[in-house]
Parts: sequence; structure tokens; C-alpha cells
Amino acid sequence: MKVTALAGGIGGARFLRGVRAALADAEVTVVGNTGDDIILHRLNISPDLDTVMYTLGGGISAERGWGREDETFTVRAELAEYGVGPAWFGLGDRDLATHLVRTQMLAAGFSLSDVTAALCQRWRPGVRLIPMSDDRVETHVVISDEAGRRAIHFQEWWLRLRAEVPAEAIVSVGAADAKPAPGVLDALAEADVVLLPPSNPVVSIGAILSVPGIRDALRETPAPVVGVSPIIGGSPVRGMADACLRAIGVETSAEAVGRHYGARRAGEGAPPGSAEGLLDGWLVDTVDAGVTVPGMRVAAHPLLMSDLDATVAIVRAALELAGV
Ligand code: GDP
Ligand code: FO1
Ligand code: CA
Repeated sequence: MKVTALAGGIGGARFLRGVRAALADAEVTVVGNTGDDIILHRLNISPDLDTVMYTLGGGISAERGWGREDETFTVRAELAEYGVGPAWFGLGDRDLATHLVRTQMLAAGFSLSDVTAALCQRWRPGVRLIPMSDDRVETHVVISDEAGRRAIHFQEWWLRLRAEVPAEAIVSVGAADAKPAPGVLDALAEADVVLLPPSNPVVSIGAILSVPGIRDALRETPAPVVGVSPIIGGSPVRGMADACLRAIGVETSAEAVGRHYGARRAGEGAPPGSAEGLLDGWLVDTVDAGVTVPGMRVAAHPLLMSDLDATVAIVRAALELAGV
């Protein structure tokens, strides 16, 4: 079976661990979010690609969910002694090697897809991990503070400001001119099932969908498309997805996020051709049972990915909803 998933960082990576365990023989392609990518100290850093790669490759920090296990931060501390920041970004010493390899390969003319494949030669994540685009796309957040109204990089908003300053807009800079990376559209067209893990609907899944062509490919694939809610009982399980949803005018609830993704096919009574959404099925937590989204099958299952067994059960429920 061919499975294609779109993925952000921690929520996506943990779900994918369940996909791999539930479907040992499946060919899994992961389209990773690169909207979080940032250049710091002239280094190309791809947090979400690395989170997926380290999580599936066994190198992730179990406690933090990002960066490497057994990490040290000596380089960051030495930079701070020179008064060089940013202090808000956890640049780990082990992680630094990944950024150095990526930066050197990009400078030598390799694409981000090539670089990601090369890094995965070491980590062997057991899935084909491809970036959403080889072109530079960065999520920026429009805020107003003492320095006035301006756009800052998503990482600065998320890590330095802890998303506490309201986002007036969230912009995918560069997306309009970006192309999907090689293999992205084919992976969607040729899949037997497409899964949207419980990743951030705005800055992870939304960023991937901002690359022209990806949304249409999702709408047109013959495969069933099923999403898993990152919102349980009106709150994100982890992180500040509510601040991102507020910025796009979507309530923080499983129902509102399901309606935001929308149904691929028109529901009963709706005019033909009126559906413009992405999903055939929406999996919500049991506390959200009863949620309805026009045109979509909705099922309820406990959605806390507390351990691998619980995650495998979530994946199985999503596959059942997809009918595969
Ligand atoms: P990020 O890039 O590290 O922020 O990770 P993602 O975008 O892939 O996923 C972030 C989302 O994962 C958050 O909005 C959380 O609500 C969601 N999440 C984290 N853990 C769980 C879980 O155990 N169950 C569910 N349903 N969602 C989760
Ligand atoms: N998340 C944090 O909360 N603090 C950090 O200092 C931090 C550094 C970092 C470095 C490399 C990396 O791959 C991920 C890192 N993350 C960090 C996670 C990540 O930047 C974001 O939390 C997610 O991308 C949010 O969507
Ligand atoms: Ca992310």
C-alpha cells in the first residue's frame, strides 16, 4: 500500500511513528513542512524536516520533542559570550552538524530534496521524506508592538514571543512563486490513502498547502483523504496552535478545524460542485464525538498519542475511516 502524509514537526512525526508501526510493508511518503525554515549564522535550518527525520530515525530528544537526545549547547553559550544571538533559538551542538551538512550541500548546488535524502541516508527513517518545495518559502507573522507594525519570522514569534503577541496575519513568504518539490504531486496522485496527521493546521499543513499545486493535487487524488484533529476538547494538545487559528479567524475546536479543511465532495442537499475542501474523513477525539462537518465522514477515537500503541490505534482508526 502507498501512503502519503503531509507533516509538520512534533505532531506529524509522532503520528508517523504510528503509521510506520501499523503498516510495516507500506511505502510511506512524507511531504514535510519547510515554512518553519530559518537561516541563522548563515546556516540553513529546517526544524520540521529534522524533527521527522530524528523522530523516525531514533535520534530525537524524547523530552523536548525537537533536536537531538544527549544534546549540549556549548556553541550557543560561546556565541552568547560574544554577545551574538539569537538567545531564543536552541542551537544544539549535535544538531549543528546537520545544519552544517545541509548548508554546505545547498551551497554546492544540491536541492533541499537532495540534501534531505542525503541526511536520511544516515537516519534511515523508514519513510521517503521530501520537502514541500525546493524553493525557499518562509512563514512570517505580522505583529504590532513597541517597534510598530511589522512582520517577523515565525520562529521568532513562536520561540521568543511564545505566540503571546497576537498575530495580525500569517504569511507564507515566497509561496506564490514556489513549486512543489519533485515527487510531491506524484506521491499524492499515486497514493492509496492520504493522511493529514494532527499537525498545526495553519503553520504546518497550511504552509504546505500554500505551495501552488499541492491543494489541487489533494483535491484531485483518487485516494481517500483523512485528517486527524490536533485539537482535543477545544485546546491544542501541545503548543500554541490556538494563536495561529485565531489569526485566520478559525475557532480552536475539532469541528471548526474540520470545517476549515472542508469536504472534498458536496454533502447531501448541497449544490453539485460546491465542495472546495480537502477531506473525505475527519477523526476527532472521543471528547469531541458528535461533531459534524458537511460532506465528510467524522469518527471519534481517543487521540492522545501517549505511546506507540495508542498512536498505532489512532492510525488504524484513520485507515478504517478511509476505508483502506
Ligand atoms: P510542530 O511543527 O512541532 O508544531 O508540530 P506539528 O505541526 O506537526 O504538530 C503540532 C500539533 O500537534 C499541535 O497543534 C498539537 O495540538 C498537536 N499534537 C501534539 N501531540 C498530540 C497528540 O498526542 N494528539 C493530537 N491529536 N494532537 C497532538
Ligand atoms: N523549539 C523550542 O521551543 N525552542 C527552541 O529553542 C527550539 C530550537 C529548535 C532547533 C532546531 C529544531 O529542529 C527545532 C527547534 N525547536 C525549538 C522546535 C521548532 O523550532 C518549533 O517548535 C516548531 O517548528 C514549531 O512549529
Ligand atoms: Ca513546525
